[in-house]
Amino acid sequence: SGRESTSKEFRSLHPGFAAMESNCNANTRSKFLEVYNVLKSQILNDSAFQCTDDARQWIEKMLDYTVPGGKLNRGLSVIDSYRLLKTGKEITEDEVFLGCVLGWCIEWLQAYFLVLDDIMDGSHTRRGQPCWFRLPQVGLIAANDGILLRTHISRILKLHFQTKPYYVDLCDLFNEVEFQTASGQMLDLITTHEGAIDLAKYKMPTYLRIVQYKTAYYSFYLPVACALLMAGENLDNFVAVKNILVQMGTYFQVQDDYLDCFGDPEVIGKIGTDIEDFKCSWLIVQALERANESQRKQLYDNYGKADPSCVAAVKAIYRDLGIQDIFLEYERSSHKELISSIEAQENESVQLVLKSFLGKIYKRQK
Ligand code: DMA
Ligand code: MG
Ligand code: MG
Ligand code: MG
Repeated sequence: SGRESTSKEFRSLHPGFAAMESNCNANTRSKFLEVYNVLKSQILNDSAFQCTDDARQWIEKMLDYTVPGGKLNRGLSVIDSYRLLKTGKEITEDEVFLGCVLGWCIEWLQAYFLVLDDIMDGSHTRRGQPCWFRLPQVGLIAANDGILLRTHISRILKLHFQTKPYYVDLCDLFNEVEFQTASGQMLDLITTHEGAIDLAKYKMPTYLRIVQYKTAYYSFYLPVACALLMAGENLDNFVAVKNILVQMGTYFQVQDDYLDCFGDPEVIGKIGTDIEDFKCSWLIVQALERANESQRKQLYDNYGKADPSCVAAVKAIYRDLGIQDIFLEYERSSHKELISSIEAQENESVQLVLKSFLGKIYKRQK
């Protein structure tokens, strides 16, 4: 858009500004990582549980392994969004700290869902290392670790936000989003059963419902909603913003499905399992819409099987159908639609928040 090119032009004419901006991002990231250590030590010293040395070691290892190793997009978005919402106003150290704490609550929520998701999906790697439950000394203890991660969120919120006027709304927000995500995971898992019986069950409306619930609320709406609450806003007034963020989250999960099959495992840090797992992925839905009789039979015969030759047969059909180009076109058109919905928002700082979030994920490789 014109706006974007204006800002690009501005940056190229003012390299100092770009350097300052990226420096500010680097500072935010290192500040954010410092806050992780504060929260970890508060959890290890929580007076509600008398930690033994063994317990302390377990929790510390589990947290370091499962919480901070991702892209941190969701967590960093809270403070980024908060800054944009407060454009022109001074932000105190304390506010930065609290924004980081909320960011970490989202990263904790993500860790909790991923530890359990990897067990259920039978995945092998995550963030460039074996999934937590794959470690021989961990196994199904990971199920309780997932629950523990979830309980930490409430501990952190209580410790840092109990006296804030928006504490109840914050707790309610996390509860609602957790409920939606777990419901989405359920839809993902039961749909996979249906699809295994009959692949014809995999249609776009079913797909969109799964990804809206399992990914969009916690990954996109939650960070912005946290920033809005911190800024003293009432979330009831931001329904349109929520809808845009849910759209963005849908686009993000389509990318996740694409990368599961066509991404570089070295870059995305995980080895795809969607074809083997019979998943209702964006790719299979697109392929079924376009396959001829013989391709459809090939898909029915080979989808959902662990045998690498079956996986290769499915990927060959995706190639024959030009699914990669269809994805590129989807990426272009959903970006365009998102930009126009964003520009229709009257609130300028809300526009900046949404554009900054979209900029972080557009054409991502990981
Ligand atoms: C993940 O969906 C959703 C949640 C709530 C963790 P997924 O199984 O496609 O994620 P991944 O590809 O990261 O395993
Ligand atoms: Mg998974
Ligand atoms: Mg899953
Ligand atoms: Mg995936």
